[in-house]
Amino acid sequence: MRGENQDDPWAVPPDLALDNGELNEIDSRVSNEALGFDSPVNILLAGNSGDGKSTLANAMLGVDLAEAGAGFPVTKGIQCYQYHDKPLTLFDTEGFEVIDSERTVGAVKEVIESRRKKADSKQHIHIVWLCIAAASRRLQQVHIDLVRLCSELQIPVIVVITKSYLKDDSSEAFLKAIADSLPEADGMIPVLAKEMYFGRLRIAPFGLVQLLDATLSLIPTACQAALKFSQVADFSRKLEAANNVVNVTAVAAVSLSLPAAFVPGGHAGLLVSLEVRMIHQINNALGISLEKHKQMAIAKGTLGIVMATVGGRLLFTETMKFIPVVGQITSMLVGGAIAGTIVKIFGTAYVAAVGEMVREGTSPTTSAIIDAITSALSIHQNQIVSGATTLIGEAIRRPK
Ligand SMILES: Nc1nc2c(ncn2[C@@H]2O[C@H](COP(=O)(O)OP(=O)(O)O)[C@@H](O)[C@H]2O)c(=O)[nH]1
Ligand SMILES: [Mg+2]
Repeated sequence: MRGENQDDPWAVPPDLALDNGELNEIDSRVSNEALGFDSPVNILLAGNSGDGKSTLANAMLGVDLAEAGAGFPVTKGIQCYQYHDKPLTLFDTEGFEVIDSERTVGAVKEVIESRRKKADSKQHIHIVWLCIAAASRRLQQVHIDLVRLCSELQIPVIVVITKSYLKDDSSEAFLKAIADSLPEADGMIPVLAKEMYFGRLRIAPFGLVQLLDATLSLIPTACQAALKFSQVADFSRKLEAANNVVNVTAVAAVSLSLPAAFVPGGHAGLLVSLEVRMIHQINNALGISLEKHKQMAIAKGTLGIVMATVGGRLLFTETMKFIPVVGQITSMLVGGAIAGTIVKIFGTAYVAAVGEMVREGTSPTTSAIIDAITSALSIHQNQIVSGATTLIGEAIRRPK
């Protein structure tokens, strides 16, 4: 049943191609739901100038707060930064000393409240990171007032002890003093955002993952995807974002309008265009890029092994198990379930393969990726197949 084209065993007749409009729709669902573009995360960075706000934003979120033209003032002393490629808004209080405590806290209050007035909760400030440099030994009235304000307004606030490179008695005492003076804070986390050198002695960054985890646990569930995707501090969170891309794509594939003549074994090539778009979004989540022809080569080069992993017939039998009343199942639904399963199996193996390469720092070439997908599918076959059948089974039982 495969195409006639000898060079391309997965070629499908043009009348069987997937609908572009539907593919675009899946693409935007992936951006919105899996990468969080529909529900951006809004973070306010507070703290004295020089206490490490910009360095923290750079290390955690991969953004440059000093970039010319990137920010705009929202009120006196507070700059707002938005990004076209990240579902993220940052508010930067540019130094507490320049204005007195009352005015600083007033400005922060104004931003939080004016944002909160908007009915759309996507505009709200979701968390405040209050930066206090460890070495400054300065706890000021403005810090106390700001934490109190956040507590009153019920905005989570984490005190980030920046430039925490010393662990001696006086820094421990400072931490304790802060904890005692700011009891309403939702957390206090020592961080070294960027490596530091003392002569030839290097101190490695630390604390970013703790800050990320604490933040994820304090912000609304709806903006967690946006933070996982936007951050650059924890690769395992990026893998979560990539796996979300796979799940959203696979579930969406179930309701694709497949041609009535769709035969899973022979027409799997039909799914290449969907897989190519998914590869693009996974790469986006992992922070890498690959040319389109390479994405295509990977999708086509692995279809054989993906199909062999489950085998057309087994896949069909597995799929049938999801459907409570087999008599009611239309061929369309079976086709969709199989399409979703194939996409999920391919995507899971792709994320595992490429994720490992990115983590190890090897550059992911087309043939290396195909080999790694093949080996992931042989080593983790049972786990990957059962992950796929579970996901698609749930998708069918609980239609959107
Ligand atoms: N090595 C190192 N330097 C830091 C760290 N945080 C801040 N700095 C340095 O402290 C200075 C002020 O930091 P910056 O992020 O600009 O503070 P901001 O004014 O609050 O935005 C800069 O020279 C930074 O390089 C850190 O975690 N590690
Ligand atoms: Mg700054």
